[in-house]
Amino acid sequence: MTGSDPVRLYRTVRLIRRFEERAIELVHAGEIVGGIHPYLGQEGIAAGVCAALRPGDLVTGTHRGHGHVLAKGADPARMLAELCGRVTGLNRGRGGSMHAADFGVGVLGANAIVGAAGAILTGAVWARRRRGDDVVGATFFGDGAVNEGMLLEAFNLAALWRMPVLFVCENNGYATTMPVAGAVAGTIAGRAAAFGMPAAAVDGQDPERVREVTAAAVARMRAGGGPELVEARTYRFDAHHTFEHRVRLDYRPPEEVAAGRSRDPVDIAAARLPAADRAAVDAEVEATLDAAVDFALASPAPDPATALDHLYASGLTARTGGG
Ligand SMILES: Cc1ncc(C[n+]2csc(CCOP(=O)(O)OP(=O)(O)O)c2C)c(N)n1
Repeated sequence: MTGSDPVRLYRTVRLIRRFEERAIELVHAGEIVGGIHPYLGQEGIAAGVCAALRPGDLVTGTHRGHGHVLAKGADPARMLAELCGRVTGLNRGRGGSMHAADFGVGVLGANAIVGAAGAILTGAVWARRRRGDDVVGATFFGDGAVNEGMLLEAFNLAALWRMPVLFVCENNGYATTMPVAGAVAGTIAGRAAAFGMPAAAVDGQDPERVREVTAAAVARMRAGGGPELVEARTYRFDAHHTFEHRVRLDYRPPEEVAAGRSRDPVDIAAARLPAADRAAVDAEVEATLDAAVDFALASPAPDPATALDHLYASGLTARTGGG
């Protein structure tokens, strides 16, 4: 779909919201080891962008990447199993929260290295275009990535080669505890201008606005217009990482958090649906996630004897001692 579909947008933001809330419960229950970076509050961006892409189009995401993977169409049960480190996970439980990938739906991976995902996506789109495929790509990154050399190199090559790559900045105002004003000289859109890329700012809390802006950019890119940047202004409702649930870090004034939380993408999407449709979607999402939790927790952990499997395409040859 690339046209307006309020039910689909609401279903996606609601699915991501409830998935994250369930995942946080599983972190606290010790089923997800190491914690997660919740996407709560930012759901409208992944939902809006992915609604403007085709199933075969490509995305790469971030350490806060569950929403990107789900919005592009990955199975929530296999995603949750991945977070829980189970063999039935999208990546056999070996990727986890920050490295989940599902090539079948065009998700080339979440990515723990801030700024790296844009370079991977640019290369992947380039390779597919050389094969003659009519794909476009979207890569998500935070405001903390806009000073990373790797991302700026990706801007440069994408612009030079006129690759159809949409660079989506999820500007939630902070990189961990560092406010944008303390880290970013100039503007985010100004970085696009340096490479001759068009840039637009959009209200990231409104999935329909994000979808519209993305659909327009994707149409220009498919017509050969080259890469574009979208700065989606948003607010992170929860912690940078679930570790913060145990250690209180005092870096956001309570009034700011309250104001940020007052513009909720789930409510904004819900307001466009009749109450009965909303209730039906809520029930469907809840049933999907009940089944996902059951599936994940019933799945076995990988056999430790297989720990070195899948490391090398050529297989692993053990070195004999002494060397
Ligand atoms: C290259 C690199 N530097 C530092 C880190 C540590 N780190 C992890 S998340 C993060 C903050 C990222 O902020 P931002 O890009 O704004 O995304 P957000 O967490 O706000 O979604 C940092 C510095 C990292 N993972 N990779």
